[in-house]
Amino acid sequence: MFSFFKRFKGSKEPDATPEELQTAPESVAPRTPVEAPASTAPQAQAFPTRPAAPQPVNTNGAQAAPARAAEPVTPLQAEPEEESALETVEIVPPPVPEAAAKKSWLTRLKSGLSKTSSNLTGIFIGAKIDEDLYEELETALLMSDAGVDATEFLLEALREKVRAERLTEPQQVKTALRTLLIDLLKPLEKSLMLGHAQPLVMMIAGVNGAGKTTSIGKLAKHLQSFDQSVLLAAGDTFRAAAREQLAIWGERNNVTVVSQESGDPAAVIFDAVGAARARKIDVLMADTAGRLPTQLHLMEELRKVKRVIGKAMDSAPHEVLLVIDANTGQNALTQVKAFDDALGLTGLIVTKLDGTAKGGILAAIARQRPIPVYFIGVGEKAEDLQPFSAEEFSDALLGS
Ligand SMILES: Nc1nc2c(ncn2[C@@H]2O[C@H](COP(=O)(O)OP(=O)(O)OP(=O)(O)O)[C@@H](O)[C@H]2O)c(=O)[nH]1
Ligand SMILES: [Mg+2]
Repeated sequence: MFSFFKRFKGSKEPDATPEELQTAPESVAPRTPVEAPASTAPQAQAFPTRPAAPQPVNTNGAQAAPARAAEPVTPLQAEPEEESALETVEIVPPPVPEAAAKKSWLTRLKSGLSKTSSNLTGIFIGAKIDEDLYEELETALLMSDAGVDATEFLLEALREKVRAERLTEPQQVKTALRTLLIDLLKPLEKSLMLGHAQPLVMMIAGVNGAGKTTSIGKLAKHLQSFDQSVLLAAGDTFRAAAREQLAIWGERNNVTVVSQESGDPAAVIFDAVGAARARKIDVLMADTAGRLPTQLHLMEELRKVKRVIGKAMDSAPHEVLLVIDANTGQNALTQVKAFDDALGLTGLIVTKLDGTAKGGILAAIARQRPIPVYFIGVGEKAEDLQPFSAEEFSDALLGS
């Protein structure tokens, strides 16, 4: 089910130093003019405006949000914040997924995790409930990237359940493991919530090649289907190709991308927040260049990006997302911890679960740094970004 958004986050203090807060925003870094200024006619259609008051809450998912009034685009200039008027939460109705489409991405998730699921399923076939079974399970869980802590936790809980419920059949043990896995992963299942700020500013980070830009492109498309206007900021100023990659996604979805020929990512994103506020855009997504947590100067650069976003808009960024490649195994946990320590993450996007990922890493994350998994990536197309469901994931992992 494509039910995505429902998460409330209170406003945060910007993480800026006193010196930075005293600095005039314009002096953050030299900037060149924003591409595609609002004054040109074509952009006027690209940025439909909406009434200042929040859209009505709709919790049943049955009807589409009302269409917005067609008003002229506001000029590109700073405006006073209107967040106090945005207290009502807008819960965007999910589009009804086509049965065939859903089946197709679930199949991809299952085949992606088949290495782990065939290991785990095999263990229960014709097995006795004895020490050998627990040992084999331990090996299979460790091999699935669950890590020592989550493996021990799950096995201990399983032994207890088998004892307490007097289970005698291997299939019952498998069902018990499924329940425990779902319980463990459930806290990661949270929805991204829209409408509590305008623009909702999302900063996206991660190591090189994790799938940041692709995920932003996919999300841009999804958000539009939820009646959200979107602006993208090409904050990866490191590679020229990165700007073009984002521009292609932007063109595909008719979304404007704010970028600069060169310069400081913080400056590009600062400009983009200003443009999004002036144009009453619903969601701004800021891409950033890939970096390793061990590259301390680059991690510091990310912290600066976050602080500068806070200067452009008091409560922003509202979401700080880390994109992780599920194939990186236990190293993904290291990434989650390091980026969380540096930035204070609000959510994760776990990509490439359609590949050769083993999937157990989510159990490790749930145990050691339970940050919500807003989406999982199961392919390269826009519809291959799906909300995370603990049940669907556990079933795929266990081959149920
Ligand atoms: N199979 C599969 N491929 C994916 C998925 N997500 C991203 N990719 C591919 O992974 C590759 C890298 O994706 P990018 O979005 O460029 O990654 P990035 O994190 O922006 O990379 P840098 O900007 O270089 O750090 C591309 O070839 C994507 O098509 C996914 O869920 N499944
Ligand atoms: Mg990128």
